[in-house]
Amino acid sequence: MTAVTIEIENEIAIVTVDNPPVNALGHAVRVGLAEAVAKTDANDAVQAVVLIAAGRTFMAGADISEFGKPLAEPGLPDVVLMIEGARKPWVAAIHGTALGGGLEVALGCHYRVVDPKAKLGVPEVHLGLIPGAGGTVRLPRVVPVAKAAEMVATGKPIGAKDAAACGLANAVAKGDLRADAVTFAQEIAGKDLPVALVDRDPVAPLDPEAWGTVAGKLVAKARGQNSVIRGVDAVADAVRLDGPAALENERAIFIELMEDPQSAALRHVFFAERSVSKVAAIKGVAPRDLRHVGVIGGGTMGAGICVALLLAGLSVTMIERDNDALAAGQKRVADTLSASVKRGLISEDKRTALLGMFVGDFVYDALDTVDLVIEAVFEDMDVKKQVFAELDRVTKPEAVLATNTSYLDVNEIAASVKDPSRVIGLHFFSPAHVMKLLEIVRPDELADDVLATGFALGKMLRKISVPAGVCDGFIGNRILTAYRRECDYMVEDGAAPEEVDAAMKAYGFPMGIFAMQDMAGLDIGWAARKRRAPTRDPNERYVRIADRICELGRFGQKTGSGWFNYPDGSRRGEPDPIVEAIIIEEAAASGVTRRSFSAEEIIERILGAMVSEGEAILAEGIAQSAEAIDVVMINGYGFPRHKGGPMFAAKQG
Ligand code: 3H9
Repeated sequence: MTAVTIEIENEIAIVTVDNPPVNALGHAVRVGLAEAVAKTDANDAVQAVVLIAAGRTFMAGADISEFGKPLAEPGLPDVVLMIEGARKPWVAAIHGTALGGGLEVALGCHYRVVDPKAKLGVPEVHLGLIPGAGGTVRLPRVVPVAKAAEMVATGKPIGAKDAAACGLANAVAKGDLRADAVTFAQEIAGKDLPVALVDRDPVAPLDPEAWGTVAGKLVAKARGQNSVIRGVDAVADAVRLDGPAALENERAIFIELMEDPQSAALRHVFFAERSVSKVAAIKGVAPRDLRHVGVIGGGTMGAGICVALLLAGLSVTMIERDNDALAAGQKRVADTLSASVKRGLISEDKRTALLGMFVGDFVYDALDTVDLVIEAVFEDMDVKKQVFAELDRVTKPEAVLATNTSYLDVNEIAASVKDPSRVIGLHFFSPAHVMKLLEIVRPDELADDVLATGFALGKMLRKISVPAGVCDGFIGNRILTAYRRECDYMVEDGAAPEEVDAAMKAYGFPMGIFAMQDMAGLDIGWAARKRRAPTRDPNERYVRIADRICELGRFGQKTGSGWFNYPDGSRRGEPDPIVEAIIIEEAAASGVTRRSFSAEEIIERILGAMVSEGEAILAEGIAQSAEAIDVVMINGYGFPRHKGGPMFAAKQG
């Protein structure tokens, strides 16, 4: 297969890149593009060039799998310069996603025509990098500088409408993209070439004060990620320097970041997130039909799951125990969709259409036609078993029965129905319509096509689905339990909860473990500890501080206090002398001599606890790979992505 082909139609050369799956700009594509410039320049029959990509997307970036290996010439920056310096006008015809190097190639082209559904962006920041083929230099010379900085620092792609409004796209296709791009090319053929972007002045540069505000806001969100900070620097430099000097500067920053351990970590996560949902047992296994889903429970989790399912285009029936609970659950769904309208994520018409696919009932018989049911009721084995007995009675025999339990034994739940092969664990994270992670729990009797259905659902919901074996807490909550225990030890031994939280935030977590528990509510963990109490090893160290806090009815933010105090409904917790007194009492009762902890030691101890539990999970086959553990901790528990996950971080030392 040739990665780049040229056809000539009515004096327009159509250069097609065909490098599945995402037309990454690997060596063969770069060579093909360089040759295409030379050939079309030399061909007098060619008046203009349309650059288009075959398959599902325009070029989605440099080939990440080539990173870290010796560069095979020509490099991408040179290819972009060749296109920009071509004697004939090049028109990029963009569909799907023009990302990273893909957008940089499009910026080398003299014009851009985009499909209405196309997305354009520079997501290098998510790989710990900045655009390295002129993106930070050409973007602020075609779109306003503030917009360019935002695109580089957030990596968030923009849509066609936005691209046209800010100057990135010259036209949005009205019909067939290729035909429209050819028409565009015919219109500009023979006219003077526009001034190359590198030779232009920046668009709408900001005065120093306004720039300070824009840059400050972007950097504030970096959470210690170097590529965000250096991306903002690169755009600032690109505005200050002339084009060629800015290109050199960008290259230097790109190389600096390529050698940064954060980039190695982020590239590890990129491939890990794509490999974790590949499960040998379901290769080639067809999933069961999925159109209509039942959800048991309309609490925060149940309602969030309903919203996620509706947004994926599925019909949903919610079951609650009585009219009032059902009305409250339905309101939660309607309100969440309203919030999505307010945030511009969906239109009001879409919300109305989605609510048209959503019904509720308080009798289980309403589930007689569903293809899948997800149970999201209280974490109590007896309650779950009652629900599954009802599901066994009313659902069609091939319907998949899923539990959203976060700790309970899915084998025991499965054994409670006639056909355990149709029972699976689907562990969502709250808010279920936002969080990317889905743990797919595999009980012993699970049928392969039910497992395949779990993954098919994950794909429909655009989740990162990670298979997990049955154990108390699966992958994520089991590791959470282990490192929370370690944090409890440290607190009893002398670290204040706010010191532990501050150390975690400094490492890159969005919040510390104690603030997180207060946000999630302390009662669920308390119930789990009480459940485990009879089987707990009496010789194991047990810290009673959290139990004592719960005994006072302090369940976190929702009760106004927990580990911290939340005066007047504030969401920012303040250290509380009552908690401090409990800690000191418990330390004394345990005979502990308290001492101080440095932030480094706190993080070391947390990582150590995560890794030793991770190793146990691997040894027991609960997780398929260390990558799976990293992906779970990053996407479900706030582990900083740029550290690569606990297992990766531990290997780096
Ligand atoms: C860059 O461009 C640097 C330049 O500025 C400077 C250079 C000098 N390379 O995600 P999917 C694979 S940095 C290699 O499941 P989707 C992926 O591993 C790059 N492989 O599909 C997977 O393989 P497999 C900046 C890549 O439809 C398969 O393609 N660009 C690349 O859900 C399908 O991927 C980015 O960061 C790549 N660049 O989403 C964009 N991209 O099947 C990264 C994908 O073996 N890519 N693969 O598991 C994406 O965001 C998504 O893949 C995309 C499609 C949205 C395009």
